[in-house]
Amino acid sequence: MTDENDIADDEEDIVLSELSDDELVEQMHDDLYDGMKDEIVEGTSILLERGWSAEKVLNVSLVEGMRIVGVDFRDGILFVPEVLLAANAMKGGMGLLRPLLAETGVKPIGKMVIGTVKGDIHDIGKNLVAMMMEGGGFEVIDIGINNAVEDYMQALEEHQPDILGMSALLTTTMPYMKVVIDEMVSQRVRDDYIVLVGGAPLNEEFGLAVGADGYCRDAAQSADMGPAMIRDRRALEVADA
Ligand code: B1M
Repeated sequence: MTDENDIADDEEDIVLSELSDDELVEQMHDDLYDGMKDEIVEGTSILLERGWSAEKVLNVSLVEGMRIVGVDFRDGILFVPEVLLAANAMKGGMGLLRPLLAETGVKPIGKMVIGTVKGDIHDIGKNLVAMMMEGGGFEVIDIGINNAVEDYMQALEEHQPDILGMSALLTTTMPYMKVVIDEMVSQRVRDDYIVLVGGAPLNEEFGLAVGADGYCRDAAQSADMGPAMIRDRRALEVADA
C-alpha cells in the first residue's frame, strides 16, 4: 500500500464523535481549512450535544478556524477558491448556531439595517453581527454585500431603523463608509439614526474619523453597544421633551 493510501485510510478512520473536545476542535480547524462543510456541521452539532454554548462553539471552533485560514490566505499559502470553500463550511456550522444565537422571546428592542459596503463581498462577520443582534432582541434587515450609498439610503427610508450598521473587511473599501455618512448628512437624516461600523481593518479612531457613532470590535460588542446607544438616545429624547 502506498503512503498516499495510508493517509487516506487514516482520514477515513477519524470518527468525530469519538474525539475528545480538544481533539475535535483541532480536527474542526483542519476541516474548516479543507472546506469540509459536512464535517463542520457534524462537529458543531457534537459540541452542542456535549453541552457547549453556541457562543463557545462559534468562537473556539469556527472563528478561530477562520483566523487560521486568514493567516495562510495572507501569506499566499491558500487562495480564493480554497478560502471560499472554508467560508462555505463555516456557514454550514453557523446555520446550526443561528437559531440558538437568535433564540429570544423578547419583543424587538430596536431595528437595525446592516450591510457590507460597495466593492466588498465579505459577509461572514456581518452575518454574525446580524445573528447576535437578533439574539439580543433586534429586528435585523440584512441588505447583503456590495452596497452602494443609494442602497443604504433606500433601506433607511424603507425600514426606518434605529441603527445603521456597516461592515468592511478591506482597507480599500472601508473609506466608503464615509461616503454613506456624508450622504446622510447632506440629506439631513444623519441624526435620525445611530451609525455603527465594524470589520477587521477598522478601529475606534477610524470610526470617529468617518463620523460614525461607534466602532464595534466584534459581534458581541455590537450586541452590547446597540441597545446601550438606543437606551441613551431614548433617555435624551425624554429629557428634551
Ligand atoms: Co478576503 N481578505 N479577500 N475573502 N478574507 C481578508 C479580509 C484579508 C485580511 C486576508 C489577508 O490578506 N489576510 C484581506 C484584506 C487585506 C486588507 O484589505 N488589508 C483579504 C483580501 C485581500 C481579499 C481579496 C482582495 C483577495 C483577492 O481577490 N485577491 C478578495 C476581495 C473580494 C472583495 O470583497 N471585493 C477577497 C475575497 C475573499 C473571499 C470571497 C474568498 C472570502 C469571503 C467569503 C465571504 O465572506 N462570504 C474571504 C475571506 C473569508 C477572508 C478572511 C480569510 C476571513 C474573513 C472572515 O470571514 N473572518 C479574511 C482574513 C481574516 O479576516 N482573518 C480576508 C471571520 C469573521 C467572523 O470575522 O469578518 O472580521 P470578521 O467580522 C468580525 C468583526 O470584524 C466584526 O464582527 C465580526 C464578528 O465578530 N464586524 C462588525 C464585521 N463587520 C461588522 C459590522 C458591524 C459591527 C462589527 O456593524 C455594526
